[in-house]
Amino acid sequence: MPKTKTDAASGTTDTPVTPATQDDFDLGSLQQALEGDKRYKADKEELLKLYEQMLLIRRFEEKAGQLYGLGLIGGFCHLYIGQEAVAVGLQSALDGDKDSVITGYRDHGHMLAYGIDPKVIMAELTGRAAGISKGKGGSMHMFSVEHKFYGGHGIVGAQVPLGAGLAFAHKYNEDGGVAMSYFGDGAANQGQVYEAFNMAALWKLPIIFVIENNQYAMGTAVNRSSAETHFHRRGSAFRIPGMQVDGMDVLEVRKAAEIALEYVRAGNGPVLMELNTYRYRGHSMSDPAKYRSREEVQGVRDKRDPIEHAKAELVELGMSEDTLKDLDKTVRKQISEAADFAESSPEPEMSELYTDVLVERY
Ligand SMILES: Cc1ncc(C[n+]2csc(CCOP(=O)(O)OP(=O)(O)O)c2C)c(N)n1
Ligand SMILES: [Mg+2]
Repeated sequence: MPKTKTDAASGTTDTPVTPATQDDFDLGSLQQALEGDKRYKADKEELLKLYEQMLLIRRFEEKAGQLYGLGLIGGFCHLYIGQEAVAVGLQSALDGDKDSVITGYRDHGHMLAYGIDPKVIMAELTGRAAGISKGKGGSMHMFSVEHKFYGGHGIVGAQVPLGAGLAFAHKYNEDGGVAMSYFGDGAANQGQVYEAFNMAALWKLPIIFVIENNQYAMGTAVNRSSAETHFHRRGSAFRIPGMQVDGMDVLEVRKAAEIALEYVRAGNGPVLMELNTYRYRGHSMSDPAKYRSREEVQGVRDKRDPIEHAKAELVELGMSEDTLKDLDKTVRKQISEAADFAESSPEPEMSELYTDVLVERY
């Protein structure tokens, strides 16, 4: 006979108590699947495409850093350099027609990985009317309903419950979509994150929570701020399976994304993925980064760089150095055209101050 819990108030004894040791749900099952077969088997052309997208983000961000230095970008600007394999690997597995993405303020890379034109992103950074948010959002507040990219959020952690809301809409509308909500290791310590985990698991919402563990929240290293630094375990209390992924290896990221998506699309509810990565630049453009040594950053660049890693693999697969050089030239040209476009586009009209203040319906 199963043990039962007695409700003291009503005297009913109908709730079975399952001892924790007899839990039939294996929270490590997705991780085990990944361990069994860690990397997506990309052919030469597929890997080249992923490499190109990562390179595009890297060159875009380097250019954004330059334009910021020239005073052409106002407000905050958080670069994604070092983390490229995360957005590229994950988003390459999404269905662009159905799935939605939401992230924080370090958002340019996610938009580029979604195939959004670098011109309109750069124009947004420089506050021009042609920008994706009409030049009124800037670096942290980019948005595109058309691409199902729901920001761009400056409030740390806000994208987690908002992401659960997107997932609720997918389920409610039965549109087959999955929401992907990215947030940082610092954001992962917020209360709202766990409220969202609970609801998402309770209602089996189609969402992948992605913790981009870049080892720092502004100037604070993870082990100075987090009691549990294995972030993939943080969903256990809500019965959300976790996965720990090398966020510097685009093929491992892609494989992990496929495993997670299969589970979520089958109606099982959320997955929590921790992507171990690293940001090379400061938290934002105004960060002198005194909390870590140059050697630490250089060490990661030398040993774990996601782009160099993919490049070496392409060469091993027989891709010619000339093809890679040509690709680099093409990407550089694309980025310099985006910068020229941004610099030469007009600013928004003054009347735009009064539009888009309140969105009543979209
Ligand atoms: C609610 C809230 N608290 C604090 C801040 C200030 N702030 C901006 S970024 C940040 C650190 C976040 O770090 P993490 O989540 O690891 O993301 P990362 O910047 O590393 O991508 C903080 C505390 C904020 N923007 N919003
Ligand atoms: Mg961080």
